[in-house]
Amino acid sequence: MTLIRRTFIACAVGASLLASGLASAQDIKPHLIRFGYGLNEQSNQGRATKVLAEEVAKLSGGKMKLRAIGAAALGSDIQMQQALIGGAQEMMVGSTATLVGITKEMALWDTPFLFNNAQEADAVLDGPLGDRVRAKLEEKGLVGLVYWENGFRNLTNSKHAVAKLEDMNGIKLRVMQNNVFLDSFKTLGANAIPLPFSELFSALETKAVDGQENPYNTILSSKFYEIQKYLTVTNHVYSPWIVLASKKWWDSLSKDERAVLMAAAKTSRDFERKDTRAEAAKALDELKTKGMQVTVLAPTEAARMRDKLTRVNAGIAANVGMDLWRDTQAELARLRTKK
Ligand code: KDG
Repeated sequence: MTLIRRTFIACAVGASLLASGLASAQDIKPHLIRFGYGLNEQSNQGRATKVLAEEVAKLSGGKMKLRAIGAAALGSDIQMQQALIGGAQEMMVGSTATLVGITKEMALWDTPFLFNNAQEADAVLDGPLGDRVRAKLEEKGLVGLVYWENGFRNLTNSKHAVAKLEDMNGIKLRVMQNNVFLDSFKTLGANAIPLPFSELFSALETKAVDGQENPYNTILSSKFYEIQKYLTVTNHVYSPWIVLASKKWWDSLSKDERAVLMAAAKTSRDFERKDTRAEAAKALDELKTKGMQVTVLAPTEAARMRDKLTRVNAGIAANVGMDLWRDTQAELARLRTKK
């Protein structure tokens, strides 16, 4: 038998031992976990939730079952967050941006152009700074397990191409329910209107709003291309999602049950980022074939937009705390000089 084959078998046995090791742990009772999310089942968010459910079942020997409930059937991000805090729902995944009313430090991740690329985002979110912000949730009744990738956000609208700052004037732009997004897009000259994601498609369809901003993946999976003619590539902010548990419920679990959930969450995170990035790489071409007119900003216009958007940074720094702000800037500088 070749060395490669022997190694492969050893890894496979190791993996199954890990799985059975957790599953054979004594202290795992049957659980039915209601897991809510806002996008549809076919989206990157839905696909990663499926992987999470499979991992939880595998690692618990089938004792812990995660019931995935998508398309905001359990409510908007904000409504689900309240249900977790009250103990009426066990888990969810949603945007960090919709958490700022509960944990102000989450606004750090709303900072326009904070991350230059996904590698920086992974390093910060999965490192001490991401942990520090996640830990702030616990005093408010939530447990943040892992960050998933929503992605770099881009602008769509149904009125006209946005090729320069002045083209934003008067556009009724839906934003997430979050003051940084509200202030950012008002600064750009848009008429910013906060709405939950669950109301977005109908608001666009009825022209209650003219436009919105989301990663390509969401524009594709939510079929916004059917009602949005114009897409402008801005990549104005990297948006994380975060997998959350009710702390009331989490505190009732055994160490083994929490170990199962954390191990499954990390596997789902790694799958989700890979899957989201693969989809995003092809999404722009797909959106063009669906009929969207894509505008890539000229460098001078991108610089003007960036200058306007980053005017909110001083307010974010004051809101999240200067220590956290400075530590984040220092970590990004370190990552950017690291060879
Ligand atoms: O449940 C939907 C949320 O994940 C939401 O945050 C998606 O980016 C989003 C938006 O624009 O609301």
